Amino acid sequence: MKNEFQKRLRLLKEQQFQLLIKPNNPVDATNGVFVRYKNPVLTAAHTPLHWRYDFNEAANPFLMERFGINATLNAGAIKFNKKYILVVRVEGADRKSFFAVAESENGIDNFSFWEYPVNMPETVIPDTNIYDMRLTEHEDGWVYGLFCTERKDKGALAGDESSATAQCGIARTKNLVDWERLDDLKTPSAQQRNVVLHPEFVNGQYAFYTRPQDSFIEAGKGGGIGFALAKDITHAVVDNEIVIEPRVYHTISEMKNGQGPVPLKTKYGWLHLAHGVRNTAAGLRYVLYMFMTDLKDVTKVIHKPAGYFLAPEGEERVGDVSNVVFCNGWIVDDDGKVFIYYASSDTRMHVAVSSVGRLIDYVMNTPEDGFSSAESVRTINKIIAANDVANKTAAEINSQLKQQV
Ligand code: M1P
Repeated sequence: MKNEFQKRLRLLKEQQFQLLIKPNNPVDATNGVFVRYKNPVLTAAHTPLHWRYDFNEAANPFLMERFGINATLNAGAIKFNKKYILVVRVEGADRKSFFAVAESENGIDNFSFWEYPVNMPETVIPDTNIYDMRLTEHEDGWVYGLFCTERKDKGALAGDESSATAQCGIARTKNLVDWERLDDLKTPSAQQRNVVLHPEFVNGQYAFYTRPQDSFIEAGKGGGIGFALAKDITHAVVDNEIVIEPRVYHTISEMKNGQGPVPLKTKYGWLHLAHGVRNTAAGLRYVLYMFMTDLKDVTKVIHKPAGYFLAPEGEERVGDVSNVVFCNGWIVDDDGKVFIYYASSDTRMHVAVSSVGRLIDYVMNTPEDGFSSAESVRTINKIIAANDVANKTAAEINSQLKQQV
């Protein structure tokens, strides 16, 4: 038995070691906007063995998994001490999510988890489930983590064991280990998810991207990406919430949308990555899309390409909640490289790489939605016409060159 235990333990450790050192390479195909990488950067199998197994042979002679991990998804991201850091939503087999930090030297492979999961303090009302952290390096000097805190809906009818309320939890840290939990954000809306703290003060106040919603799943008559200000971050209260990026009929976000990571400041405006949701016969489909807001008026959308930026592809389409991509973390390097960390189908984490220059070009020069089939055809015809001109010009130059030879 002793031999068996040791053999299995060695095998488990070797298998995980091989997984953690596996190199990641870009896929061949690219649309010019970003490049996906082949392997997921994090899966449930990446979580430390010492979280899952009791290595004491006397207590666990069959070397059974004592705490199952179901998924690693929806990670916040930050460059910290020169490392690419993900604050990952880790979901146990028991369905509860918690946060855990994983780091990599290069941002595309060899992510490994820190020894302990995050010990997130609670408010006076304990959280049942916490997930989807957005990390903001705020100009006030703190790193904030805003996340969803979910609790049972007290107004649920007897026998209803699934209705919940979602609100925005707020915590701050200087080292990603010790977190100070602040009051949950108070807004006029019944429920909140996908709340993100803007990195700069706006009119001297803390600024939030919100997502007002009427019920736990449905955006209802609320919905859209909202914007709100609060004077005090330690007891953040929002009186007025406006929708700056609404849902629109027959678009990729007609059903729901939500701010993704913290927007990136560029000289042309703030780059935003968000998710859009539409309904299909096969259920909800989550894709990522982008837009840009004005530097002077951060509530004003100044560019918005039509359709999605990134949609689930191949194996990404399948998982616990299929046909979903979701992003709440990206990292920009000093050279302008952008690492976009996204989860597929609520199951595992991936990376796609782009650059600030490419994202600006994409957002500013991709045609906007015309909101009808006829407008889509007009847009294509314009591209064809421009190509005709370009082809003719190229042909003329070629023939002139030939004559000169
Ligand atoms: O299952 C897909 C996503 O659903 C929710 O997002 P939203 O509030 O925009 O519908 C979240 O629970 C998210 O975690 C999840 O990935």
